[in-house]
Amino acid sequence: MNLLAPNRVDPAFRADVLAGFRMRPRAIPARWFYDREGSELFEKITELPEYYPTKVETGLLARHSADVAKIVGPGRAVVEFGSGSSTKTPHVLEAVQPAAYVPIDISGEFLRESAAALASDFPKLSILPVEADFMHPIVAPPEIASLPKLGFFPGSTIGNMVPRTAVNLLRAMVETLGVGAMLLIGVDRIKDVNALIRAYDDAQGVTAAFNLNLLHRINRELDADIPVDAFVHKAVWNDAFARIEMHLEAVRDVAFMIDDERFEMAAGETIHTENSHKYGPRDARLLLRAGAWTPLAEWTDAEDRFALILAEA
Ligand code: AVJ
Repeated sequence: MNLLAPNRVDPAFRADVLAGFRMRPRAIPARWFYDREGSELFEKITELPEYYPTKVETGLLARHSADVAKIVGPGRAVVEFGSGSSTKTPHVLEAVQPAAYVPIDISGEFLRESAAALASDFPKLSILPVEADFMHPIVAPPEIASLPKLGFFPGSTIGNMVPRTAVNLLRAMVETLGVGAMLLIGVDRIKDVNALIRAYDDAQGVTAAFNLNLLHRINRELDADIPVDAFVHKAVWNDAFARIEMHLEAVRDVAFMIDDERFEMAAGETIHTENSHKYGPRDARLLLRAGAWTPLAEWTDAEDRFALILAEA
């Protein structure tokens, strides 16, 4: 129970958790993974040998930022959606020479820390952080109103969304960034199933801890007593939907309370906690076009594990 800061619980978290546990099959949106502990565990995931996306994408940015800059040109406002720790951003900022950088993140704490770190590396750059959920329309800082924009959406975060939600977000990005804007987006590819499963079920159990942290977070922030030791991490490939799914499976019959509501789960019952959609070359371009963006160029690694796509509104 959260005794120290009982009022600081996001009411949307409580609502999503209760609705998710009442649903069949049970499901909780993946965005709630990222509290302090969850964000730290995700950073550890990005360093795992099995988790290729961050390494491959960072390599693509290091190698091809100059090619991106040639098409994009200088003097834009770079708007990053879900900036997190912003580790990939310096490559883009160095090459693109923007007039301003607008990182958007729901975690204000993370946002301010990474903005401060970037400020010392780019002392002349105007950095204008926005603490917001990028899934809702964003009010851009007035300082960038007259600048052409480059959206930056790395990490294959788009993969967390089902296609209709992804398309809605892409269209909302056109509204936020304006016609004439460009978007640099990272998309994870469909590949060998075993390589995918290993990336989401690593030998050290960091991804398992990341998934289980959601239950710990519910116990910490809500008035809940979920026996976390009764759950195990599952990562499965859903071929029909071309996505990795993460679930938490009860290994015995359990009963617990969340905010005065009693829940029971039988052994074998699951909670769906994340989708990570993967896209072939044409899939990714079609998704962008459905979201009102025209692909201009793309870069991939030699094994086509991950793609960076530049598109125009
Ligand atoms: C941050 C959504 C891109 O789907 O690969 C990593 C999150 N989940 N391991 C992904 C995640 C489990 C990650 N994204």
